Amino acid sequence: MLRSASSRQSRIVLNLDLWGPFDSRLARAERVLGVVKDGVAGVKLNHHLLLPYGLRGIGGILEVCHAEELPLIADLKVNDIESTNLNIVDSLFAFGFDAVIVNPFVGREEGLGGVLDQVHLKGGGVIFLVYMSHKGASEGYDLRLENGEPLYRVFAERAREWGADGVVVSAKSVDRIRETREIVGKNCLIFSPGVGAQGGDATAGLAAGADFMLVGRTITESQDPAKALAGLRK
Ligand code: NUP
Repeated sequence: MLRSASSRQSRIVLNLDLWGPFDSRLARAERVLGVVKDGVAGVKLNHHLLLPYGLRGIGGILEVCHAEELPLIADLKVNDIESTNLNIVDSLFAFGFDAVIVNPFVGREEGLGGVLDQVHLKGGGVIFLVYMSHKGASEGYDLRLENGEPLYRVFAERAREWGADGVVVSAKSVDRIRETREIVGKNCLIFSPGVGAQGGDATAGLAAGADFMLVGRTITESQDPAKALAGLRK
């Protein structure tokens, strides 16, 4: 990620999230990727494409990312028992994904422990959800343990202790970004969604310690995706 960010001078991860008819959605996604690929540090895919087309169906997108050496993140928020989690990452990495987002709530033993081992063996990355960007995030991530510690801090501590490669922290919660950076240290990337369409401020997020902004609709739904990306990079 860092090599790609530095060679392309970009801290933006393109979230290739598209809406609309299934018979044109994939082609639109390929077009967007084609016009912005030189200005993004990586690409994140979500259910918007993975569900209707599956890993085989998005071969064109995977090919472009591999040819351009654009790191590919699967935003599946993996959240199941270990056996199923391992099956998910097996498929993702067989198709050339580089990293996967997981939910640390599920725990380590028979949850994420084997996933971390397996992905690291393949040379990939595991990214933990630490604080999400929607309004209701506080209803879960701000819950407190009996000792008063909020859940998001527990998740950030888990990221450090379990050897996660990255964390997701909302760009709209700059204090949480700052706190998370203090907990996870320098060797863990912070990815921040929530800028643009969700109202967050990329400059504030980066200043607070985020490494990358995860951006979808501001680019994908724009009439001019290249211009939208240029504005964000500026
Ligand atoms: O907390 C999160 N918020 C969030 O928006 C964690 C995420 N993974 N995302 C994802 O980031 C969301 O599902 C979408 O794929 C992307 C943000 O898209 P946009 O709001 O920039 O369009």
